[in-house]
Amino acid sequence: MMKILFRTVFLCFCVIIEPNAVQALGCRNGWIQFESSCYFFSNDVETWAEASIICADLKGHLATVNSAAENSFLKAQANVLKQTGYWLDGNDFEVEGSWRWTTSDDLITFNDWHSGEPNQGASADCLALWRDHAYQWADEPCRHVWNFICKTNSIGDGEQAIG
Ligand SMILES: [Ca+2]
Repeated sequence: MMKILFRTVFLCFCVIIEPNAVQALGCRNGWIQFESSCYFFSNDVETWAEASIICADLKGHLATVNSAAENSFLKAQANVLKQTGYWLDGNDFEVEGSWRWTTSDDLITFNDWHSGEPNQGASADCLALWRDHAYQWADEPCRHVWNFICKTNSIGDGEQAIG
């Protein structure tokens, strides 16, 4: 009984002295955890292609969105930072109007297109959260220079956990 009590007290103490539990679970500095993934909201602006390369350099990819909960999380963060737009991983390069996640080539199933979006046809093949739509989805010309969100699933990967 005392052993269990001691263990409980010890565990509680550990929680109290580790204020940044998110980092303890494996997101690098500057990355934010949601469920089993880590997300990086860029400070700089890039074209979609450049943003995609930067995310790969950071051992991730532009953010995919697989659920309403994940989408709400991303929109909430965007609403705090309030940049004009944030590139996501989606594109319709191959077949106009057929949107896929670049990193998996899977067709996009969950979506949060703003009313009337996508609306720019062949002139806009890249997916973004847009401030003017309260960060609902919009198709945008890939050459625009916007902020971007990288994502990685590598929580628990020691290499990923280091700065
Ligand atoms: Ca298009």
